[in-house]
Amino acid sequence: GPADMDPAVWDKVKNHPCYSEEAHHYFARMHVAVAPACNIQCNYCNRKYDCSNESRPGVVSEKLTPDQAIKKILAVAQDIPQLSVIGIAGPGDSLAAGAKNTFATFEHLQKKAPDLKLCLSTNGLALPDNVDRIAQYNIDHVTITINMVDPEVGAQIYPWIFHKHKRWTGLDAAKILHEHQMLGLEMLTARGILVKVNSVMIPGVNDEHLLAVNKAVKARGAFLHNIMPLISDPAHGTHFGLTGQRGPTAQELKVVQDACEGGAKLMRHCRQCRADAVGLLGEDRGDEFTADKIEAMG
Ligand code: CLF
Ligand code: SF4
Repeated sequence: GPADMDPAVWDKVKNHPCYSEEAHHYFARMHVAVAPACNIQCNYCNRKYDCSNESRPGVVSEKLTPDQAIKKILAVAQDIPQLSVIGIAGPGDSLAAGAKNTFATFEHLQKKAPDLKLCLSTNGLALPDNVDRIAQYNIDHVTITINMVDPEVGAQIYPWIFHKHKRWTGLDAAKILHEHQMLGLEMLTARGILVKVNSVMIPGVNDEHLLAVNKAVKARGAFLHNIMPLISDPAHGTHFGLTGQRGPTAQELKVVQDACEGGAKLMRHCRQCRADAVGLLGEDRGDEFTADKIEAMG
């Protein structure tokens, strides 16, 4: 591996297509959409579609039960020898609603296919409660979507969160979410779990603020920072706060990414996958492996 990388870390990234830019040409990932619920509201989300923290909005993924997911994974692993990583990235938050489906899937998978690496993505609200289980199931890679480190900015992005059996709004909501994201990140990195941070760039809301996010997550040990453009599409009801917020141009995105150079290492090869994506990054073979087809295979 590269001279500047700890061999234990290199071992975890060398065949992960998102964590290593080189690996993405040779290794495939597969998402299973077993996590339908969410515990917060982002202004850029329309619940009818996949979680836009990790995915392309306007896409409806095929929801699976943990049993269906295991069948599908084993079938895909036979057909796609480059498959190295199984991720849970929605269609809601992987840790919402007690994370039952997420951990049921990973628990079975660990027994049936111990060579596959496990990965999940989350908004971070439920992270502190779940770090022990994440470590217990050998989940090596966690993505946290962190769009702000200042609750004043957060209040413009998140109208509410659901926490401790009640709904919180405004600054209170953003403050709790922020604290859980930072604590979750620190707890994961302390256990040697690699953390990638996703940020959705929202022009006029958090664009300039993302430099502060980059610094804060680097200081807490994040391995990679993935700044993704808001994809705003009125046809899919993903208009930010329904106020006509647009996504950034490619040039605006690059300006912010360049400003973050020298901080936490940036990921620039993200393809904003769907919550049921299958194959190499940028390729989607999900249609070859629908639940119906897997069922027909027996
Ligand atoms: Fe999936 Fe995400 Fe794991 Fe990768 S995707 S849960 S870290 S295995 Fe990768 Fe796709 Fe970008 Fe995500 S290209 S959307 S960064
Ligand atoms: Fe939507 Fe994902 Fe935000 Fe939940 S975390 S509101 S599913 S974008």
